[in-house]
Amino acid sequence: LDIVNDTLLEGMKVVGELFGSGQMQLPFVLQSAEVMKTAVAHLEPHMEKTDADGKGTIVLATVRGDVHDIGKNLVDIILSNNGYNVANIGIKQPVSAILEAAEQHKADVIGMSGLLVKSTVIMKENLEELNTRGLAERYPVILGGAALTRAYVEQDLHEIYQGEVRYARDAFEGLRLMDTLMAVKRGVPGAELPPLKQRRVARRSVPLPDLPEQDVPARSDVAADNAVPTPPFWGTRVVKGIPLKDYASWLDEAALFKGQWGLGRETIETEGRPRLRMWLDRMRTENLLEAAVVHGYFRCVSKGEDLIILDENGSERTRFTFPRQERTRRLCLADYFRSAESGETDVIGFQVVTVGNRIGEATAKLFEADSYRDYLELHGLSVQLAEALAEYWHARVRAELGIGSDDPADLGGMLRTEYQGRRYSFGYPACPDLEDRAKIADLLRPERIGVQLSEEFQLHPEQSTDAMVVHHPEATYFNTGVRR
Ligand code: B1M
Repeated sequence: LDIVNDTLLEGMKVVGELFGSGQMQLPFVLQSAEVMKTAVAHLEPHMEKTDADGKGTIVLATVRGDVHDIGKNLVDIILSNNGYNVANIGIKQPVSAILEAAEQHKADVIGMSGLLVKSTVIMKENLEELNTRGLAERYPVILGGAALTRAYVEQDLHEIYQGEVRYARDAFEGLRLMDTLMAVKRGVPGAELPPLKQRRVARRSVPLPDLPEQDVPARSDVAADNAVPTPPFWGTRVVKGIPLKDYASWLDEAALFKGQWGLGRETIETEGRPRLRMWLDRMRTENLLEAAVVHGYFRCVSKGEDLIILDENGSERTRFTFPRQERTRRLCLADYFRSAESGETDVIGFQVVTVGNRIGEATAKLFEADSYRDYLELHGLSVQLAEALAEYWHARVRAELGIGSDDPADLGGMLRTEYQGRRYSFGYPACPDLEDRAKIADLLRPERIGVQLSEEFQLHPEQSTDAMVVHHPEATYFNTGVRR
């Protein structure tokens, strides 16, 4: 039995290497992991437990304030199917809970995940806490998630942390690091962590051009004499039960197949499309989607960097403050709207879309049932459908504002944003403050479509997104250099 078990582990290692070298794609790795899990479940009752059983233990958590689950769960799947004990303690975990779990499970390594920009700061604080508690020597740390960079972890955080900290780009790099950390811990000859990433260019802030103060424009050169559309209504409207066929055609297939499902170009026709058809059918027959939207139009004016939303009497209802570019065009979202001094008012659209709660329940069940490939696919499709619904609704808003007549005829053109009017979501560079989502929630009251904003400023269900629609013909996506 031990030989069978070792052979299975060896098999998973080969699968990992094939993935690492680009010869195997994520869905097939997950399928192998399913087979492995089933086989081990059969073997385990017949095997004697010995201390030598454990290859090592990792405590895995998504950090405080962050709700992203799937990345961490993929790491769990890959590590546990490679023979590691994984204590996956879930999302939104404060450092105290992570350390308690590490103590309880006698962890060899701590793994932290998080996709939000804020999570990169939380991770830093967590490492400092480990230092303070004198635990840095004891726990090497692996960090992963979208907002991290290798240089931030392996330079900035490594400088702070008194133990070892490394960045994992994906679950397989996590596995390789875990293998090495355990080998180092066991004193395997030649075992050594990979060298730390060095920044190619030393970080320095680029000095602003030395312009006399009176020459720095207060505002960008965005036109202020564009036409202001009249919306079909003022205030908010709720639309429920939007059929899948209405927004499925807005699905960004490249983002789904490559970004979410991890497929290569050669397997899109043979694997991607048939599986997509299967899932869309299942979603329909099992009634997994509850697509709904709340949207609205509000009068507004700008003042400097502020956008002031007015009530029906013309008084201030709420106010957003946007960052302004320090260089280049000095763009700021407020510039796209009529100023208070102009004596005119402008219009802004807001929307919150969701594909509902049932789909999240269905994906969670798949993870619990160890149906890893299905879990990855259904979750990935559900989030891309939320995005598709947002695109579809954005086009409706453009049509309602009378600025959609020049919309491109094909989805490619739509995804390249070859149209007038932009959809800006808080958390992206032009409007980085997630806290401002509370103002959208206050204006639109998305609880009417079953969507709640959490204290971490995340919408539940997860497959939901909010945005403001800016009609100005010059509106474009831009960076302000502010990350929050
Ligand atoms: Co949005 N989103 N999103 N989003 N989204 C991010 C996370 C963002 C980074 C995009 C960006 O700015 N470029 C950004 C957050 C930035 C910030 O903090 N300010 C962002 C934003 C702003 C938002 C909204 C707030 C926008 C809005 O509506 N105002 C909103 C929030 C959602 C909500 O409130 N419910 C939102 C909405 C959405 C969708 C619903 C449309 C959709 C799904 C969201 C979701 O996943 N729950 C979505 C998507 C798809 C993304 C991106 C494009 C992809 C996320 C994903 O599904 N990845 C993302 C940008 C990006 O990642 N490039 C983004 C697939 C997943 C399997 O990967 O979890 O990264 P991931 O895990 C990987 C690796 O990172 C690594 O291994 C895993 C797999 O191999 N890894 C580890 C992760 N943890 C690890 C730990 C390890 C080792 C490896 O060891 C311990």
